[in-house]
Order: sequence, then C-alpha cells, then structure tokens
Amino acid sequence: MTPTSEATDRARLVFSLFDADGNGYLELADFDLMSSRVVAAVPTAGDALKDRLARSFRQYWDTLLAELDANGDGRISPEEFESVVLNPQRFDAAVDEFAEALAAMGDPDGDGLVARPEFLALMVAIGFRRRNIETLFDAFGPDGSDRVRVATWADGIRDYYRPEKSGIPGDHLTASASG
Ligand SMILES: [Ca+2]
Ligand SMILES: [Ca+2]
Repeated sequence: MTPTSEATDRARLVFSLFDADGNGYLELADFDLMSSRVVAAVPTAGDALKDRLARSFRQYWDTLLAELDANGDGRISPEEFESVVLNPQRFDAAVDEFAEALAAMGDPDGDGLVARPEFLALMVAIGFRRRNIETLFDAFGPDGSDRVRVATWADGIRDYYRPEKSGIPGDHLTASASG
C-alpha cells in the first residue's frame, strides 16, 4: 500500500513533535519528557487516568523500538520512522491504547465528553499548533456546550495513523499556518 501524502505528512509531524528534545532521533528520553508534560496537562485528572496515559506512552515507545530500530542503536532515525506508515498493523495495539488513554485524559469527570479547554491543554502539551488544534476540535463537531465525545476523539487519533486516509479531521494538524 502506498500511503497518502497526507498520511506521510501526519507521520512526519508526529516524529518532529515526539522528538521532544529536538536532537533528531526518537529515544526513550523523548517519551519520558513528552509523557510527563502531557500527563501534567490536566491537573484534575485522577491518578488512574494519568498512570494509564503514562503507560501508553511507554508501550508506544517500546513498540516503535521493537518494530523500527533497523540498525539496533536504541533510537529511531527519521529514515527508520518512515516505515511506520507502511506497516500500520504492527502499531495498531499501541496506537489503540494511546488513543483511548489520551482521549480519556480529556474527560477527567468521566461523563464521556471532552471540553475544549482540556482538549487544548493536552494537544498543546504534545506540541501541536494552537490554531490547528482549535480547527480540529471544530471539525469533530462539538455540541452546544462545546464538547466532543471521547470516542470521537479516540477514533480521530486512530484515523490519524491510517496510511490510506486523507481528508480527515486530523489533517488540520499538519496545516502550516502559524498560531
Ligand atoms: Ca530526541
Ligand atoms: Ca535506530
């Protein structure tokens, strides 16, 4: 399967954001840094939600390392990461748990809905542009009280990683407009 250009853009953006220390490689230290930043983004979330999200970051890293570290140096280069969009089934379990854990963090009171402030806080902590985050939230179709369903967000995260997808809400995140 040839990934869509949108899927390739989405994967490149993930690489650049997950390289949290900006040294050009994905390493365990990046995931620890990212994990602590994102877990702290919603202070009202309970420990169970925070622990689940931290575990999902670690599982995500473990999967990337196991599947992509072709030269065995313990870090993922941009070239090694390119194949993340070629074999999505290898990452389904890790992406699925990450999607569920991240979306759940946006719903600290457990009513099944994510309000815009929590959505913004989590996505800013990951490193996406604020304006793109707002556009994405709007694309998810918030209700009258400006909330989206946890399941809608989790599905959006899964779609983000699908190599065959284009024209999805997640494509708003790769828009280059500043803000
Ligand atoms: Ca790095
Ligand atoms: Ca490597």
